[in-house]
Amino acid sequence: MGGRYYIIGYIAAGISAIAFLWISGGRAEASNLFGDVDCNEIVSSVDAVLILQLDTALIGSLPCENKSDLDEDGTTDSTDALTVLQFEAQLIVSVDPPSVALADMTPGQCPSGGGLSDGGVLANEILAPESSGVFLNLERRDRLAEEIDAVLAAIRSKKPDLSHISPRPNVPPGQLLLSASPSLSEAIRDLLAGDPERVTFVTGHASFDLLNARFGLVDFTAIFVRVLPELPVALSLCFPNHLNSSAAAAAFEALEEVAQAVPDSLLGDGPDIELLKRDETWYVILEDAEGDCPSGCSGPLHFFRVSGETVTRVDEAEARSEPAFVELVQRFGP
Ligand SMILES: [Ca+2]
Ligand SMILES: [Ca+2]
Repeated sequence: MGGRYYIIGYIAAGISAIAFLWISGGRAEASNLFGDVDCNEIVSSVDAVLILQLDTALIGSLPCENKSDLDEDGTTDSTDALTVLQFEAQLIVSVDPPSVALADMTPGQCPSGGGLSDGGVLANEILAPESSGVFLNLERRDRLAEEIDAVLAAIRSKKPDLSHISPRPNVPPGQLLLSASPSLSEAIRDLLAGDPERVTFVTGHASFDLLNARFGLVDFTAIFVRVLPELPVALSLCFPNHLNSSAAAAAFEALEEVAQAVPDSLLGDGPDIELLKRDETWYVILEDAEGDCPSGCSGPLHFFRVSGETVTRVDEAEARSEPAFVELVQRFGP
């Protein structure tokens, strides 16, 4: 009998100790993540609720309060809570304060094609027009990219002589072009007057810095004429490759310090791929063209239908009477 009471007492003491640690926030004293104010190594709506409770004085402190001021305005409030909620909803890719998110950049290192496979480039082009957010749904994009890569692999294994043809993205994944206002231009020129290899890209223009941080700026290139400081600085910014470029450009253009923002774009012409899916069939056109053609050029078109593993080459005359192919041909322009 005495032994059983001893065990129950022991368990009760353990529960009290855990409860005490929970309430006092003593179960962890530090977190490596900004926004993780309860120090559980996850940034979630629970953290947002805690920040709101602090802001409304329902609680007096946060276990990891040093991770709570996400916009570096010196206070922890509902704006910081909203940032955590936006992150959880995948509307932004980073909650890090600008001084952390934008530290130690080496200008001019944008990965070509955003580092995407051919399927990834085409998946972005398919999803962007039907997405209103600043980012495409990453899981959906990656699933679609995988499916398209398999379609292209099937065509290339049947027609190896067309393997050199890759999609030519209208918009390089993740890239934006900006023209800065005079005061932002001046701030950027000052930043780049220091070590050009390692730049903390915080310009002091809070809204601009915050958008760069939230959209996960990976790298940038500034274009300006040193001897003509009155000319505005043009910026090429690169972000994660599931950026929805036109929505992101609109968000930047709404800022006072940005004169103009547009998705980056490729000029000229060259080999290209266009495709679409109807029911369970992929309709694919490969355009062959010699190299890069800055003044425009077009080569022969190759038509394919792909269902599962089955690749069917379609004669051009037959393809031009199929609505799906007719729609695709129009994308190659005149
Ligand atoms: Ca947390
Ligand atoms: Ca704040």
